[in-house]
Amino acid sequence: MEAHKRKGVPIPIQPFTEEPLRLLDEQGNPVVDFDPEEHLGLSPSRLVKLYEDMVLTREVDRMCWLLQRSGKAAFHISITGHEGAIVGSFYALRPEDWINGYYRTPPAMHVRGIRLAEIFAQLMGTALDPLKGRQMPGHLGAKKAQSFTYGSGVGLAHVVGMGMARALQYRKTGGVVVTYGGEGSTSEPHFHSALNFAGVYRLPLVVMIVNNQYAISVPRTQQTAAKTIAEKGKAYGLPGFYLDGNDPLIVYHVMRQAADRARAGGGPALIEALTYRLDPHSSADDDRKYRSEEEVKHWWERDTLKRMRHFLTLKGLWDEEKEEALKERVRLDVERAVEEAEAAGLPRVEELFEEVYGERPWHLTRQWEELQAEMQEQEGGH
Ligand SMILES: Cc1ncc(C[n+]2csc(CCOP(=O)(O)OP(=O)(O)O)c2C)c(N)n1
Ligand SMILES: [Mg+2]
Repeated sequence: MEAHKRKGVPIPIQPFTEEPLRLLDEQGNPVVDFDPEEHLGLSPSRLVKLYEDMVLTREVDRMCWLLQRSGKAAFHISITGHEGAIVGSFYALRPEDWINGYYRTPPAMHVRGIRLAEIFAQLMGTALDPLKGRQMPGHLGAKKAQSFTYGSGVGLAHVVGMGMARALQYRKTGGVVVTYGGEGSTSEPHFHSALNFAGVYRLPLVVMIVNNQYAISVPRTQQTAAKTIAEKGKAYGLPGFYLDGNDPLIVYHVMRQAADRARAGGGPALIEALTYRLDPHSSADDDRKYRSEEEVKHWWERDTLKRMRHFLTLKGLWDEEKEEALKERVRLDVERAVEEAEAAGLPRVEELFEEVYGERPWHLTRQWEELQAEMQEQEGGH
């Protein structure tokens, strides 16, 4: 892919590097001389908004944990630590682009226009849930966000997204599909089929691998003997970019160029964003069994939020007072959203049988009648 060519110093982005590309170092100091507006197309207000959305995403995540721990949600998979990679990449996309996310993307879906109350409603399965309580918690897709509803099967998003990219190309509708998955998803055949077809047909597809160094308890070194995941793109004839996923600016910059190129018919790309999962894998995991506290602490010190905050402060765009005000605002927004999601109550039971077929077939009608009879017997129960 060509070096970035706007005014001023070009910021080159080479594929297949052995070290992760970055614009900010681990503390948030710029490693090259760049101006976010001039070189990345990020105005000061958008830069601030990006950080605010990362903070909001983390607050959503904290609340998801609380709801799970208090028994209001059955399950949660955390985004904490991945905000730079996920929010940063969402910022690079257009509303008409398609997203095929995975279980770590829902807390950031407000960036794609999903209301916070809808995110919590999906987690708890209340009536405000765009999926009407039919999906597993944390599997939020929504039409208005151009986001597929994804399955839990690791890596499936890539092959389904590849098919969608082929459909976009065939129909000439424009747009690009971005699929998400962890580094574990690259050990699944779906990842390889997706890259292979995408390369052959030059599909408008970007495969985004959020490498958080673990697949539950399995470390990255057991997924592949390759030095990077990005280099796997080479075998399929497409560029692979290895990024510091805790640097939201390089993620934004590379995703934007990869997506622009794919949208314009220039072909697919693979992105590997190196980050770290700061929480246990899920609410059903105890990470103390397979990694040390020192390791987790090491990565907390390199937290993506801290890094972005430091950079904004250097730019004169942020201070303690703004930070305090933001924290208070996101806390209130999240609390109100949870209240709204809960107040919506449970979805109607009959919705279980709706929208599956154009016309309800006989066996669903029979099941619905049986269920009604059972509910009457149990009086008022669901
Ligand atoms: C095909 C399949 N195998 C196993 C699982 C169970 N499982 C859920 S998440 C996960 C780990 C995936 O790790 P990775 O792809 O690195 O993503 P991460 O959770 O680390 O973000 C596994 C094994 C599954 N959902 N699907
Ligand atoms: Mg992983």
